[in-house]
Amino acid sequence: MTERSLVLVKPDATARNLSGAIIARLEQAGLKLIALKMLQMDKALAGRHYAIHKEKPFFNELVDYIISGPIVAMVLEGEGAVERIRKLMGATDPRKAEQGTIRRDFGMDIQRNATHASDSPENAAKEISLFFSKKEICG
Ligand code: FUP
Repeated sequence: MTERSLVLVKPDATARNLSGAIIARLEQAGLKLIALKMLQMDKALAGRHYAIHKEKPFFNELVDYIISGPIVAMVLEGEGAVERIRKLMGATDPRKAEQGTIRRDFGMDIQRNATHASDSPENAAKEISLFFSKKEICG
């Protein structure tokens, strides 16, 4: 099934000039870029984006980190896009991610792990609507 996923290039990766390299990996895998913007998230947006982690011990640090610098937000589309992108990114902790994955190659630690990607088509739809209006999606 054709799916859409929200991908974020996180502050650690934009700071190290890795946005293009990360986008290139996704495009080279055959995923179609249909929306793209750079922004700095505020606390309100971070709280909504990470709402499912609200009770986790790392929530406050996670929010402080994600608002600490610019991010690149994008929507990618393709057959089975959600799972394919999660595979290309690898495990949450870059040290546990498989060789050749984005997080293994570009992540620093479990918090500064270079990228975010939606974990289900349902969450993708919610996350996409937090970052993009309908008009901003060219799909
Ligand atoms: P993922 O779906 O791989 O992005 O990972 P999770 O949904 O489990 O976690 C969301 C984000 O919380 C991760 F990107 C990194 C961060 N996190 C921490 O900072 N510390 C932890 O112990 C676990 C996750």
